[in-house]
Amino acid sequence: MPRLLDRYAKNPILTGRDFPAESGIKRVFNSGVIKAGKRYVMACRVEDAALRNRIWIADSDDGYHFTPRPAPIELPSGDPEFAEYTAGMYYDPRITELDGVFYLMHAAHSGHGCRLSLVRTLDFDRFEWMGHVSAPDNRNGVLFPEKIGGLYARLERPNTGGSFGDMWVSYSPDLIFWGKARCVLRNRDVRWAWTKIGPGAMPIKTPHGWLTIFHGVRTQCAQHYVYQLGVCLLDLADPSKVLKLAEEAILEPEEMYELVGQTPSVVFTSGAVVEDDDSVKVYYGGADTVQCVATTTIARLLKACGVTAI
Ligand code: M1P
Repeated sequence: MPRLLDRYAKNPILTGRDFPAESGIKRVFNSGVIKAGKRYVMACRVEDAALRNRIWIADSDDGYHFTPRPAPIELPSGDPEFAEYTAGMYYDPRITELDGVFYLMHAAHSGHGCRLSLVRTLDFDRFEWMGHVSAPDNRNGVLFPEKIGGLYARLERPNTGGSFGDMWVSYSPDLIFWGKARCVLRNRDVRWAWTKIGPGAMPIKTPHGWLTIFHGVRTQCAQHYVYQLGVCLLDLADPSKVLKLAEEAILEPEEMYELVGQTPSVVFTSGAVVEDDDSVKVYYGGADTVQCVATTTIARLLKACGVTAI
């Protein structure tokens, strides 16, 4: 398969050093990104030396050069439920716009395991925490950009399945209560990712189906995980149906900033931006340490899924 993603030559586009020194931020990775009008907004996953994870907004005019704001977003850490079920660990936000509202679905980790939690904003200045929106043990939630069959829909990754992680879809009338869950793709069906898989960027609507970039993990010797990216096409009306799955990974760790870092050999996406010319910027974390971007096109991704008549 020809190369599917072209890494930006100046990767990484953000590192911990781009944040105020007094913040103690060491790492930035797995950030969600959306284009709101002409500006790009990145919900950065930032981490300090105590492994506190927060979400910190950064802005850009071109999708490559991001400027972090002075401080991370404030979430209600004083709320007993928030405190008990997040324990200072909220991360891997995926941004979806629905009817003019931006939603950040993110992982919330605590001694109870990992859950999904939801934040909304109209302007990326003020944020409202909507509560936890899954039971443990669930991670990697991403909302579809429109309702399906009259219900909100999301892809998610409950830690179940052949090894411990398949990709599922579930539905909600109100974004809080979720059900009608169906398994979409099992890790055992992805030949390069037999350990676990999970949804990444918000699914991209095309006439051929929902183009869905996901991460897949395989376990090498000495329990060493390798995180790669893959792409599949899901049915528009029923995303539990996989129409096509690209046989090969579309991005695997090769560069030093992907191979070496806090967690070696990781590329992990939480966001992609589709431009007017159908080019796509895929944002991804390198080695759980730095933030990167690569580019491709809708046509190339569809071709990887076997769709050539576009
Ligand atoms: O360390 C690699 C990744 O590990 C987890 O991935 P998954 O959600 O597939 O279990 C997450 O903690 C992710 O943030 C991290 O990059």
